[in-house]
Amino acid sequence: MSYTLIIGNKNYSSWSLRPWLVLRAAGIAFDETLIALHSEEFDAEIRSRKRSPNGRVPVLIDGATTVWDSLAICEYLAERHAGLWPDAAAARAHARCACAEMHSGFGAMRQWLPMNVRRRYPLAALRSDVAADVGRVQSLWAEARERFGAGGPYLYGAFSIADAYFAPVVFRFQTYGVAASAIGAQYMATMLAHPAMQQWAADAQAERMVVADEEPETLYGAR
Ligand SMILES: N[C@@H](CCC(=O)N[C@@H](CS)C(=O)NCC(=O)O)C(=O)O
Repeated sequence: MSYTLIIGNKNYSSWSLRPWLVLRAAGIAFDETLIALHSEEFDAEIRSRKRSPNGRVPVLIDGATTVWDSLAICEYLAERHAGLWPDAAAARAHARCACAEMHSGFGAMRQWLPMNVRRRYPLAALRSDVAADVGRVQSLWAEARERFGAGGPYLYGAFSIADAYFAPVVFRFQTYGVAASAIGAQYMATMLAHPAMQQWAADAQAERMVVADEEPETLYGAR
């Protein structure tokens, strides 16, 4: 039995990137089904709830089991494959908190810095609510690196679910030219050099579909 992961456009679908990266980075075999957001197929297969109970992607299908939320998918995989969370209990608890915080928060950053992997649209200034989210992300990164990151270049040393959870943020900071602290910049460079991140970015670059609502001009105006 093998996994099938249903995802949206690689350029835009930040939630899809997370479990895809967990699978890829860990070398777990899976079939990938990409269904473009806002397409007729997305309406028929996903929004109709035919293949996704909540009408959204990502969805992991494992035989008779359907898992339809990015964090639940990561946890499902972590129950079956060793090494996806940090080994040490304190680091694991911190990583889980960071992922939960990302999963349920950072609304301003998500709204005003939507993931758009192939675009470069540096912003001269950030709204104060976005700047607060950006600051919080960077404190989380610094805390993880300083307290738990000694064993490698990722947040908790070795690559873990937490890195996959912040991968879309790395792409966002790159797109909008968000200034990172020294630790943040080094972490971003590490993430952007990861072969699976590079594969996702190349695939996003090759996509032709443009979703106007997700483009920076819609939020900030033409340049
Ligand atoms: N909390 C969900 C969010 C999933 C989500 O919002 N997915 C977006 C794509 S990134 C989606 O399917 N949007 C389509 C729609 O809302 O019609 C998760 O973590 O998986």
